[in-house]
Order: sequence, then structure tokens, then C-alpha cells
Amino acid sequence: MNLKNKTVLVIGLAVTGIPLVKTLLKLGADVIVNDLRSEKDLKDSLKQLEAHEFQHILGKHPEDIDQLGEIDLVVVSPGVPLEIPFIKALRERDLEIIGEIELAYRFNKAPIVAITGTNGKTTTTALTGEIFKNASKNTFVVGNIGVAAISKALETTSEDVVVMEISSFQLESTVDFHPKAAAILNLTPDHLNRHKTMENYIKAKFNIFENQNANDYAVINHDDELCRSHSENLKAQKIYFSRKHLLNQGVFVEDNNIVILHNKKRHRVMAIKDIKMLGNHNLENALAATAMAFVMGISPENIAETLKTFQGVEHRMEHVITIKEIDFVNDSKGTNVDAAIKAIEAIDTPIILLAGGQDKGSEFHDFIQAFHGKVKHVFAYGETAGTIYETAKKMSYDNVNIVEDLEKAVIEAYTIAKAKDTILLSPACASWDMYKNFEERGNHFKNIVLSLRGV
Ligand code: UMA
Repeated sequence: MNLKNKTVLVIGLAVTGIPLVKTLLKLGADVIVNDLRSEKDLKDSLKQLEAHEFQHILGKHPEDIDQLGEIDLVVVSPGVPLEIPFIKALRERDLEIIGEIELAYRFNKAPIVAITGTNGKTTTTALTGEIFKNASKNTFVVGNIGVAAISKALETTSEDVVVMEISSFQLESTVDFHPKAAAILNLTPDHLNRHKTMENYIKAKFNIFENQNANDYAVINHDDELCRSHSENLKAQKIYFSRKHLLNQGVFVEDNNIVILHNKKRHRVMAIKDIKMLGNHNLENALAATAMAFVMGISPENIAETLKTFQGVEHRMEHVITIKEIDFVNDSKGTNVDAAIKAIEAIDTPIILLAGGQDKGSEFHDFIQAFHGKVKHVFAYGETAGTIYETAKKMSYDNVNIVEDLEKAVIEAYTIAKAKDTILLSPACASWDMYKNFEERGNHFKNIVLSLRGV
């Protein structure tokens, strides 16, 4: 793809948009940036681009697309829904509209290992990246994990490997994107405010396999009914992983060991008790990472070495501190019901739960059901506080209170907590009603918690 002297419209100027503009300018393109936010709100983004020359239209999406002049390509940030009137109008003009992942793919030179799924994708991406790094492979870990893929694309060579976390948003705007190995970890309802139906969400996720062929690998969770049932017609070689069943071929648990059975050869990787990360969900993440690393040529010994030491990622079941024998756990990355259920399941002590946030159209019935006598109390805050409260009451769970914000939730929880309890932030919702992102929410939680020392 040659973008020299082409005019490229970039929509969204944040984590994706900033390196996108820099890369496009490096490639010799003329860049126009558009963002809903005002120049004042985008002050930090603009500062990072101070030394670069480009046009911008800020504060709204243009109603009259003719004011943009001649455009050769449109590249959208993942958080921009593709059905907004502005993008529809651009489409009517027959313009090529792609996502940033697609653009990164077109300039990328390394084999790609791509990971999606509703939950566990950040942990699995970080873990897989770590396995490659520990096996002395030059590795780029990018994508939804917080480092835009385009920011590294021009640096890659065929000797490297790129490990990408990919969201359903990003998979809506891929075209030729073709990973060598790709995984769907699991599928439960999420982001339905954007995708509208579960079918649309699943379809976006399966785009990850769309351009693969018989020389590629599709890694799939055998224990997840939706993953399995939608995988029948894939063109890539299927590598199943399972925590619950022995498989004829794939990666699974046998006699408490991780085992790989591939091309009739059996490899014992390690005992599951020696995996550093806790919880069944992390065992599944470990199985998926093992499958991907193995098909990409990493030895079982190298894989085991990393699984024994990898501690997990920030904001995902992160132990913050113990005060007066009360553990505080930051799971701000638990942005949907399923993730929060897995967090509850992974903790063995009584829990005081802090939950709520942006309303993504989720239902909380399964969430409340997962409390199983383990969650002593819930403090709900944010846009979904009322829905969580009403669902709990309807299900005869009475230990629920609505509080104003996260700070109030922590203080109330600490007031009623007893020694050996865990105060868990696992919101089951996105952060965007009150915070810029889940990292900001997690950091806020940690600051509030740390300020309780000595209280
Ligand atoms: N914007 C518009 N019009 C719109 C919507 C947004 O102009 O209709 C503008 C906003 O004003 C803002 C910019 O677009 O200035 C934000 O773009 P974005 O939402 O795509 O966010 P980025 O900061 O570019 O970060 C994105 C991902 N965010 C989302 O998909 C919402 C990051 O994933 C990702 O790390 C980053 O690209 C690099 O790839 C975060 C995330 O929350 C972690 N992802 C969701 C999740 O995991 O559940 C999908």
C-alpha cells in the first residue's frame, strides 16, 4: 500500500489516533483528523503531535462531508461506531474505510498471533508475549492491550513476532487482516449497546479467522459451546484447548498436568499447580497461550518456564494491599458480567463487592446468582447501580446498597469488613460513565485503598 501524497482521514485522536497520525505522516500522506471532542478536551493529544503538520476538524463530526475535499482513505479508531451518520455518509461516497488494525496489518512484516474473546484476552496476550520473549524471540505486544498496533507496524521484520489483543470493535473494520495463529478464548454477551445482537458480536469475533488458510492455526476453547459450535467451517487447522475434557488432539489437562497432543505426539508441559496465576479462568488462559506458542514453534520447556513465573497484569485480579487482615483486590478490568463472575469464583474468602459503571445493556441475573453465599455485601455505584440493586432485590438478595461513587463504596465496604474478608472491585461494567478508562478507575481504587492505611 502506497500512501505517499494520498489524503487520509483519521477519525478519533486518542491512544490509536496519535500514533496513527505520526505513522501516516511518516508514510508521506496528508492527514486530516476528526474527533467529537473539542480542541480543549484534546489538548494532551494535540501536544503529542505538536511537531507534526496536519489538518483537524474537532468538536463534532462534520455534517457536510464535502467540506473535507478529496479523500483517498478513511481510518477509524476502534471506539468509533461504524454506523454513525458521518461514517454512513462517507461510505455512500464509496470511500475505503478501514480500522487501524487493518492498516497496521498492511504495513506489518512479522507473523501475527492474534487473540480475542470476551474475557482473558489481555492476560493471555501479555502471557503469550512473555513466552515468546523468554524464548528469545523479538516480540511486539500490541492492540487492545493499550499499545496501538500501528505504533509498531513499521518497525516489524519477518524475524519478529507480533502478539495482538484484538477487540470485537477492532474486528468490525478488518478486511485482509490475516494472523498466522488466532484464538477466541470464550464468548459471553458484551458490548451489546454497540453490536446490538449476540449474533453480530460473534460475527465480529469470528472475523479473526476470516482470511486464514490451511497453513494457519485457529485456537479455540473446546469447553465454550458458542466457540465450538461456530468453528465448524474454519479453513485454518483447528487447535482446541480444554480445561474439562481429554482431547484426541489439542491442549488439555490430564492428571493435573498441561498436555499437548499434536500430530500424534504427546508433550507434558507442566503440573497445573505450578502455574503462578490463580483461578480456573487463568488456567484456560494458560492453555490458550500454550497452544499458540507451541504451534508457532516454541518448545514445551520454554512455555513451562514462563507459566511458572508470569504473575498476571495490572487491574486484573491485582492484589493491592492487606489492611487489618482484609485483602483489597483490583479487578477494574472486569468490565462485563462474565469477567466479574470469574473474579468472584477465583476468590476463596467472603467477599464485599464493589460493582457498577456504564450501562452496556447487560443483565445482572447471572452475576447475582454467582454470589453463592460468598458475596456478603454489594455496594453498587454508577449508571447501572439501580439495575444491579433492583435485580438483587428481585432475586431476594438484600445485602445491597447504592452509593454515590467508588470512594463511598470503598469506605462503606471497609466499615463493615471483618478480618479475612476480601474487598473486591470487579465492576461488571465499563468505566466510561465516570472515568476515561478502566485503568483510571483501577488507579483511583488503588489510591483510595492506599489512603486507608493507618485509618
Ligand atoms: N470518538 C469520536 N467519535 C465517536 C467515538 C469516539 O470522535 O463516535 C473519539 C473520542 O472523542 C476519542 C477517541 O475517539 O478522542 C477515542 O478513540 P477510541 O475510543 O477508539 O479509544 P483509543 O483511546 O484510541 O483506544 C482504543 C481502544 N479503546 C476502545 O476500543 C474503546 C483501547 O482499548 C485500545 O487499547 C487502544 O485503542 C489501542 O488499540 C481499551 C478498551 O476499553 C482498553 N477496549 C474495549 C474493551 O476492552 O472492552 C473494547
